Amino acid sequence: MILDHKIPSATYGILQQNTPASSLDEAAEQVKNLGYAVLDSGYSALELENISNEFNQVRERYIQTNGESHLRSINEFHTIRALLTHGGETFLKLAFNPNLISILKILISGKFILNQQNGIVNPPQETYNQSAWHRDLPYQHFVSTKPLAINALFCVDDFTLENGSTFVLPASHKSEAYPSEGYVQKRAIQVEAKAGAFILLDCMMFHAGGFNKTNSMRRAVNHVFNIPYFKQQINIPINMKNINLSSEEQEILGFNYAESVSISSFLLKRSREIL
Ligand SMILES: O=C(O)CCC(=O)C(=O)O
Repeated sequence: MILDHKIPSATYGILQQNTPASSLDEAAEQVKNLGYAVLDSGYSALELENISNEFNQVRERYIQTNGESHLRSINEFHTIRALLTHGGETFLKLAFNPNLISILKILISGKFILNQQNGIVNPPQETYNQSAWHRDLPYQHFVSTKPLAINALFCVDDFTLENGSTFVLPASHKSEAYPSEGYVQKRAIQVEAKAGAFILLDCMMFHAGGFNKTNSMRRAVNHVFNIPYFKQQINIPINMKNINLSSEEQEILGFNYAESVSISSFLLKRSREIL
């Protein structure tokens, strides 16, 4: 008997089918179904080198400003908060990467804002603050028919099995509870990706950074984008330094969604919207 391992393509009884028209649509289909996908940023080798150098420079300044022992004492040593607010345009441009923005428009219905952009270091031979299973809307146990928040984890370095590429629990954004320990051990998979890729995660899918067995750090930049009803981790608009932004960029950075400080300022905003 000849065993045929070909995946069947014939169907019956199907009235509806997804019809992705591009590779972005295909990646979006995977994020919706499984909770994760890998997306190419389209950057050249030179652009990636610039991002890598800038990451190290900003990290050095960040540690000088905030103090290594202080950062270590609050479990923040392996994170650089609000990268795009540190001056320079490298990380601002990263947040507006055209492939990324296009897929976010497919994934999140209506408006979305950048909730946070952080540099993440997975240190060699050491656990770090992202190595425990979590959702990026932590402490939340609900399911949603559409993504409300997406994490775009930009790989500054190659993400490999050895250097602790991200573990995911596929489709766990579709269940309220965190699964049993046995399920986690059987079903978790590790996502490998090249430097320059974004690992896209539905923020409600459980994930964790893996253990980095190599002798080099593994660097990434995470971006959480969400519907404008969730507040930012750090207020981005008031921390942006004199940079020209288009009206779409301002909207994505949350300039239009600050809480009104009083009823009169709310009413003033309303009257401007109506004009
Ligand atoms: O570093 C990683 O692989 C995971 C990052 C992560 O968990 C996060 O950005 O929420």
